[in-house]
Amino acid sequence: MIAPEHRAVTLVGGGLVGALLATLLARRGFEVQVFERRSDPRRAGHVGGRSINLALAERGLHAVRDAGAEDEVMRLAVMMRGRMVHHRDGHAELLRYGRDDSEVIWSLSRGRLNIALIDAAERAGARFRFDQRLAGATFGEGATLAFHDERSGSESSHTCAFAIGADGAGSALREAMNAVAPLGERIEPLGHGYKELEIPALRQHPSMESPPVGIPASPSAAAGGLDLGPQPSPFAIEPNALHIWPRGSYMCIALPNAEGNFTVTLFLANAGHPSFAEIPDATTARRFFEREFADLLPLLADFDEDFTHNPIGVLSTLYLDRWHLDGRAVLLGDAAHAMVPFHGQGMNCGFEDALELAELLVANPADRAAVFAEFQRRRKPNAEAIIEMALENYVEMRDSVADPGFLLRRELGRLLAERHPGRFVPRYSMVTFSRMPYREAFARGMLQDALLHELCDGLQHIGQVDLARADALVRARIAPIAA
Ligand code: FAD
Ligand code: E1W
Repeated sequence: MIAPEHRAVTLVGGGLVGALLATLLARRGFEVQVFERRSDPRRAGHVGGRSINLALAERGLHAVRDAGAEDEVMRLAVMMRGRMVHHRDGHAELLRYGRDDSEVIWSLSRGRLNIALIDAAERAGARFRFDQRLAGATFGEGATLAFHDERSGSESSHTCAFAIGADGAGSALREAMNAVAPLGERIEPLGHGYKELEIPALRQHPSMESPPVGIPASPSAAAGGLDLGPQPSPFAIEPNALHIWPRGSYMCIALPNAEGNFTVTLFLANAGHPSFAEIPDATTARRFFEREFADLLPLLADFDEDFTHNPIGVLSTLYLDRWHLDGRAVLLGDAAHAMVPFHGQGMNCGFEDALELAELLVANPADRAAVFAEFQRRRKPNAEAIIEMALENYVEMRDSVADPGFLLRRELGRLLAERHPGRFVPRYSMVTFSRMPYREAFARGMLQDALLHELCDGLQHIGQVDLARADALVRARIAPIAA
């Protein structure tokens, strides 16, 4: 039982990480209030905007389970078994992510996931205050937060012992903390941006056209099967995959939505050749897609409209030296470590943060300074590792024509993974299908890569590799993963 004077928790930001943390804390006996800038996404007329989706993997799913929200969340999910790589010549191949269907990732609508998590938080007893934008904060004994009501325009203030910031990459709480004691903030722009487009669902039987909110058009898609019974599939391309059109210095990806449409994202340099600067309007962009994404363009039914109206998203990495102001404020999720999206781990990492913070707080609710320091000590090295791996993954993703050395090392890597399960594990799998600390996955990945370089040095094909030596080196240098 938490002492009454330590029970109140104030959270800024009710996005994915904020809503999940609210649930985790409320279930542990805290009295949670969440201040969120946007209006309640469940309000009538709110749902129905653009559908943006994202990939949930084991780390995120584990935290969702702890929040007791697995069933609701998984009802919204579409299984992705692997990446479907679409080559320039139009041919496509599915590269499985894992060993079988127990190693897959899940595509979820961001909006619906947020609603499911807000519902879970409220069920657990958390209170949401929508349309409340944090405008500033001062710190005395505790924290005094200034809110601007986005609907009425009125200002209010809220005093609390401490504030938790889950208010995203542009965190207002971070800015206020930084004014009191510099956090060592550094923002590194990637130099590439993104644009979201859509592959609409195929025309369906009338009963399938607009499924009610919360009920996927195709429950069987969520279950991973394609057994749609007598219904024709609404999906224009393979539903159970993450599609990638790698093109060297840029790429498109597509993730399935339960309604049968896909959200496509073009990642491209902001300037140079080719770049967003060179395709300023839909007409030029269409010519670019005709050349570079010939098989994708015909599926993008509202290309001109989407390209014209959807903004170019900015991609950067956020590094901080400190995540907390003694015991008075702490940051997590994108507010602490926004990263580029190329490993699909930003939310997953934020969910891991939330679980770690909830566990530490409930274990020692009286000493927040100690809790926040320990939280930073445990999480920051891991955030830094996934930040780095996400940056590396962009290069690997968009490059379809890898050099022969890379291909040989990848082939040997697969072979060694088969020969040494639980010891030599692909880095993607350690990140995506395990909860091993990111930092350890990163270090093991480096060790494995060095080994592959050594074993493949000067060789042309897999038959030339000395497998006895390879096996001996794996056993000598790579420790089994602790169960
Ligand atoms: P946010 O989701 O940004 O939520 C912040 C919340 O705080 C919002 O609700 C906002 O309205 C609120 N807020 C902001 N300012 C204030 C204020 N002043 N006062 C009050 N409230 C405020 N991650 C994955 O794991 N898998 C993926 O596949 C994936 N794909 C991605 C694709 C793209 C193109 C991008 C850009 C990111 C992707 N990510 C992915 C990363 C993921 O989106 C983020 O890591 C995640 O949304 C972070 O959650 P958060 O709650 O910390 O921040
Ligand atoms: C995933 C936006 C996004 C989200 C993702 C991934 C990628 C590329 C991107 C990484 C991946 C799921 N990835 N996919 N295939 N190989 N690596 O696993 O989330 Cl761009």
